[in-house]
Amino acid sequence: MILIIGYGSFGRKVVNYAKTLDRVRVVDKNPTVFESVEKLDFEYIVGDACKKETLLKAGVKEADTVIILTNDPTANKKIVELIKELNPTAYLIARGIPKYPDLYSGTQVNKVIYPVDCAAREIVSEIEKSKLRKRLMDLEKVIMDIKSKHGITIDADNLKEGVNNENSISFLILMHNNPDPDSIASAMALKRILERWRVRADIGYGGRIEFDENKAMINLLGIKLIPIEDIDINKYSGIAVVDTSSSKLLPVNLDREIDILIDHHENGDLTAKYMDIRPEIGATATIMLEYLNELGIIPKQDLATALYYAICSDTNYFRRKTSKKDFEAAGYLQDLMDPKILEMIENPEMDTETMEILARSVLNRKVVRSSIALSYVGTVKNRGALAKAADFLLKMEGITTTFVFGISGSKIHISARTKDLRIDVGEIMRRAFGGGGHQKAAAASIDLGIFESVSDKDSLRRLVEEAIQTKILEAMGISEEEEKVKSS
Ligand SMILES: [Mn+2]
Repeated sequence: MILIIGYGSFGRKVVNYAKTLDRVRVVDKNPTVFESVEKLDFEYIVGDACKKETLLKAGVKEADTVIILTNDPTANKKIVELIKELNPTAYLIARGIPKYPDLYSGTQVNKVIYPVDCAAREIVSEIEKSKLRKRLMDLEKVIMDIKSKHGITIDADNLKEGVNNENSISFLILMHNNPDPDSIASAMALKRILERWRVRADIGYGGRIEFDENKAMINLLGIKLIPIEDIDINKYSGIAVVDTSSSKLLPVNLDREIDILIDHHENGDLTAKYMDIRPEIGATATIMLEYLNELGIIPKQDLATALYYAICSDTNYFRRKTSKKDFEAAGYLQDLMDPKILEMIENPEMDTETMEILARSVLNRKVVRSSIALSYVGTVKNRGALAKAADFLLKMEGITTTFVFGISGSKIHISARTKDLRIDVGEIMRRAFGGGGHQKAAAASIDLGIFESVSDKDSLRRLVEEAIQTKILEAMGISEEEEKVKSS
């Protein structure tokens, strides 16, 4: 039971909220304050709370929480003392009175509340929200401007609501090359938002959809992505870019202004009519969810699953640059997404080629210093399999660093992994092949060059294997003698 003392204008508000939480009992010495209570959905006692008998009548001994809200300092202090005497275990909240900052010192009040501070905090949170509202107003304006440029008046547009509107404008949403889950989910969300303003949108991509997880995400969620080669940019009235703000990562050289740019990466060179770039956020999907929420759009299961997976994968399951907003977004999406589909995306079925490459990487491994495995797997169609094989070899007993390489097209691709903190595979890939990555995971590719003319498979294998191994070991500072690697 919640016992509230004081039914003035402030007390009234508190009672209104409190009665949704628990049974509420109210005490006030002025009987007229209760006259306006229409429906008696709480009990009240008329009496002076500075008197023991009033408090006992109000059942103070059964109260879990007591809230003292009068603005009389002497009364408040007296009531606090009486309550602590009658019910020492009740949680006691008392209204602070700014003129008497020491009013409750020496008493056992659990929490002092200053109504003015609460109001100020509420206003600050409104200011916070207004930032987002302003952003969406700016975004809408960019779209409306394009519409009016195309002679679509807002009224005429409204009349056509719900119709597949041939006359409305269309947007092209671009993602960075080799799109990842965050860029795909963000593009889906923006497409959904544009629909709200009756704008059609296509999602275009460049590069490759590299990982099985990403392929599974696109297939299982039925996402339509159009290869950039099949797109005529000029046919779109607007261009949007999500999850990148760097021109180098775009699939095309744009010779027109970008209309919408939403991203969470630092130091991009792109600009747009509408820009929202927030490097402190872990995933663009989190920003997109904020937009959806603000517009009152509840994402359907497929979009929710995509956004959830995007946040997980961009933050490496909340282990890398994760803001409070990312956690909140994931928490919200958890109830809307489809856990079965997510499970299938996270553990896609392995194709036969990948399986074969894993097997080859185990069979062909050469082990140096009993912890470094190097493995040549021959020709591969899907480069992503090399990374999988490098991860896979790392699971072998005693192995802490792996290099898996193979030929794809006219290039040799190398994937490296380590769990040894003293080894920086990113640095090794840079030194040996001008590749890149970080301490734990890295990759490189080099031209086959003269090897391309070797037609005999066996000779090619020997040549490539030896050349790459030598380069790696050199970059690791492992001596000639040790290079007599032993097969194990
Ligand atoms: Mn991202």
